[in-house]
Amino acid sequence: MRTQVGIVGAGPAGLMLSHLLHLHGIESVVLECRSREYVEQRVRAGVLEQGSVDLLHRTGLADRLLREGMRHEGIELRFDGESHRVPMTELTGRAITVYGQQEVVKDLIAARLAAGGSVLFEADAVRLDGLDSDSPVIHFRRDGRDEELHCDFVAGCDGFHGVSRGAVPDGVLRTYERTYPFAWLGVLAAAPPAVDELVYANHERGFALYSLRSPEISRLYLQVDPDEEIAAWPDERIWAELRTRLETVPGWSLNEGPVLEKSITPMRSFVVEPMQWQRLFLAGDAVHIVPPTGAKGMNLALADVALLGDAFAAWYGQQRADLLENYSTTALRRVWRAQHFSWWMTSMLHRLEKDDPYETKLQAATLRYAVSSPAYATSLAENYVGLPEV
Ligand code: RFL
Ligand code: PHB
Repeated sequence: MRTQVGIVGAGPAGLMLSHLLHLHGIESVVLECRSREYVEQRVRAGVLEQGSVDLLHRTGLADRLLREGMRHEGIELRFDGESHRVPMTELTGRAITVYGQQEVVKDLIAARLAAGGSVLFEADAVRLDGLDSDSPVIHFRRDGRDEELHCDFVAGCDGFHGVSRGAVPDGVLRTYERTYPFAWLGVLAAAPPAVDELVYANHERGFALYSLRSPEISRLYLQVDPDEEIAAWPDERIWAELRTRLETVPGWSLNEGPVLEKSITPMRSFVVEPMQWQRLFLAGDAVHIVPPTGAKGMNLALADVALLGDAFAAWYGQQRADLLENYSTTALRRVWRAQHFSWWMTSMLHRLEKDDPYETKLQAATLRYAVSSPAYATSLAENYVGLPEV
């Protein structure tokens, strides 16, 4: 099998890259180790920055997003028994849209298949070869058989646990990382959200987040210990803890309902540089991870491949190599801005160490500043809605 750009991974990064290349008349094949059902059902992110929404619009993918996405113009910060609104749109002129990642993935898969695109599910990339030649090969397994995809370039969009990053020889990449002493327990519940906007809560028992997916479905998160088992969290315990951490303002209560899905995700910050080696270009979670507190992961994945799409278009259309050569440097500017913002939001909102009263006081001072100084609130807001240029 042969194509121009071989793409590993059908998450937001790989699928959007394939769609962008198609719009530029460039062929690609996407290899995805999971089934179509699995990737379309996987519950993950929910917040699209303005720039991501604009990208989906520009590329003809916004029909359902326009109908079902929910535009939010502010968020709430809840701490010390008070709730404060950060009016993001008033401060920045921009907004976020709540629309589940798996809905973005469904829309992308539908668009690729309708255009006759190749997305091979249950095709497991096992090895990349010839990355330092002009005809790299992706070796993959499908239906119990070994197959090869020959291409001009490989795009490694296979997430944190993929194979692409590992194909770069030792000593080339530098890793920057931080792990946090906690994880997030995420819950999807059939309960009408009791909020109009997302609520980020700093509580002495730990962070909690109230988000949503639709007028009928709530999405909630709790900070838990990193080694916590999901079996230790029956639904009743989850609701009790959510009530404790979120019902801190007089007269407000959350809505409960059947739990549809729950899982625990570790929190880490991680960047690998550079994001390219020879004919391998890495994008999305394959090269950088942020803790989800800033809602940046999916947005960064889309921003990476927006650059990569233009860079491949310049290469194939005008025989220009400069955008491909600059890809890593350009992308890393946004990556590091998001790293800082995600680390900052995480540090401000979570219980970092048990019994560190100094840390707790600093958090309170930071939160108070964020809700009282228009300058500081604007900094939070412009990062949250996404900076157009970094
Ligand atoms: P993905 O989505 O992980 O896709 C990678 C794909 O590659 C496949 N794969 C392989 N395929 C073939 N061969 C192999 N050897 C392969 N190895 C792996 C995988 O099956 C998968 O389909 O990476 P991508 O495209 O870079 O997208 C990144 C985003 O998924 C991620 O950053 C976000 O979900 C992070 N995130 C959030 N991001 C936001 O922008 N806003 C949010 O509100 C937000 N909330 C979240 C989040 C992530 C969370 N979890 C579960 C990690 C909330 C949570 C709880
Ligand atoms: C979500 O709705 O899944 C979500 C929202 C905001 C975040 C993280 C996740 O910061």
